[in-house]
Amino acid sequence: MIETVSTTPYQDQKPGTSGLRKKVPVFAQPNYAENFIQSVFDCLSGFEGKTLVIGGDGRYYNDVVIQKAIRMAAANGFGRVLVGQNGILSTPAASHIIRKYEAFGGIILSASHNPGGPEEDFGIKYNASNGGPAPEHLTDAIFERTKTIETYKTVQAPDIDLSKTGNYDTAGMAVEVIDPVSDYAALMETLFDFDAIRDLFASGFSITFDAMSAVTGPYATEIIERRLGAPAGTVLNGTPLPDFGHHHPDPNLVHARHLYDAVMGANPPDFAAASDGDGDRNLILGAGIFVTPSDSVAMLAANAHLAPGYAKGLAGIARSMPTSGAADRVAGKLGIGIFETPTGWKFFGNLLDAGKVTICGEESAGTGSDHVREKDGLWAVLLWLNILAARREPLKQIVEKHWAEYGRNYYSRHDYEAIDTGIANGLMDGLREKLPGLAGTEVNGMKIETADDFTYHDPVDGSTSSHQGVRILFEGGSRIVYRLSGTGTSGATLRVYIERYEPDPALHGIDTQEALADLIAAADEIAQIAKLTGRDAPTVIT
Ligand code: VG1
Ligand code: CO
Repeated sequence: MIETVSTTPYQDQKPGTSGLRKKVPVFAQPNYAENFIQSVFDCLSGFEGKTLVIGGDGRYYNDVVIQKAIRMAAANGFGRVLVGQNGILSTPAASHIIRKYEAFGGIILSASHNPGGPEEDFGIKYNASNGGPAPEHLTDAIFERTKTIETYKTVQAPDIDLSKTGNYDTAGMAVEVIDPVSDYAALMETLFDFDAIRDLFASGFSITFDAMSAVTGPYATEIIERRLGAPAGTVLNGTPLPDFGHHHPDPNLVHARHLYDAVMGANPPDFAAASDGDGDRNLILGAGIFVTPSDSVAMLAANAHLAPGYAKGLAGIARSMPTSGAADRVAGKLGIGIFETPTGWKFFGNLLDAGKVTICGEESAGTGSDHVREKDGLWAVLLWLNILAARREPLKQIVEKHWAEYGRNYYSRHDYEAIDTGIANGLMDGLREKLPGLAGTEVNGMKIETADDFTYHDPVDGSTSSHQGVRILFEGGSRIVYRLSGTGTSGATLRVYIERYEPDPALHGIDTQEALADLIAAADEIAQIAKLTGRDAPTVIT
């Protein structure tokens, strides 16, 4: 029996960079999750009788929202739901399942690398039939709908037992609880030379992978230990926990510091990696080296032909605007297209669907390809392993040879977290006002060539996305970018991205913050960060 339940709208359900993210107590308010899910369904059409994929990263509150979503899918007329066992589906695996089973779309429950628990973060996003995040025109429509919604639809039905795979039924709608790993693992086998990676491991190459008590545990254990033969224990923290063991499942040099210390210490492993809460980010390390995400996308693109799935070469490369220009140089040499998109994976979807690009990347530890429509942490790890298996050189040597060939893009991101929203908006507004007068002026001895607020024109559907970040370009190719985060859940986060290109191999061994010191000072001078925020240093430097 379909029930139509009266509800009152919330005014704060604006999807950010990747869906709606709020603290659990916000999501736990009456009808909060229901309002958003119904608003998504209200903005879609033609899904009657079709398949919806549902899964998440296993964080606290996933189990509750999954059952709500299943009942609402039944009431709204979906014909079938595919849901991962125990509610688990990594973001890239969900994208693959949507594509493989030709589903109408999917609901992914995650707040990515943010902590989980009763007082921590939760999130919902909708992915379309191509497996990718809802495009901006759809997330805008969903937000408008959330402001006026008056009712949502659900059914009276018992919870589905998600602990076992099998076929179930919710008020006449088929529900299949599926193995979250097998389809994804099979896809990876089609892309990479598993025999070569197995041989590499058998030769004594040592690897460690930290799943950070998040969603990639079951995937990494199956693929890296079982299928590729790495020793048991290679995967650390391999069981997904609702609170990620009280850690931030964020694979960066702060929250995965122990891996950095291991590769920089005595007897380092040959390779170390990690992924985030929902499995779409990656951290790549080798003995004596951290590969920045911006460098990683460039180096993966330059070497991708060594993996069977990319042996025919790449159609093109896309990177988000704040990501360094290292990939541009690779695209230039390969003679393929390079595209610069706003932050967030949703902007890559059209380019991938149109066959214009094969590999995409973001400076925030996201890399992926046309195999799915999300960034994919384990994919990046496996592509690196395939390259290492083919080249049989230390990772550090591959990185240094790349810099010698293409030059090095020194790059860093400075985050100022949890600043007052009014102050953050004021800072950005002030910057935007200054823009017209900046070109041609000098800051800290460096001449500004151009300054603008990035507007993206989608070459596939012709849509325009404006106010995507303030860019200050200096003579010689150095760059400062400012934007506000769209994923934070407390206050505002200002992100400042700093980049300098260094062609001379003799100067490739400088400490990054030192190499960028003049630009870092200029970034403060131009935006008056210290003065306006009262902060004398960033919260996080990556
Ligand atoms: C951040 C990153 C962005 C990434 C997004 C989602 O967004 O900067 O590159 O796509 O997180 O990543 P923002 O708006 O806070 O800068 V994740 O792993 O959620 O899915
Ligand atoms: Co993520």
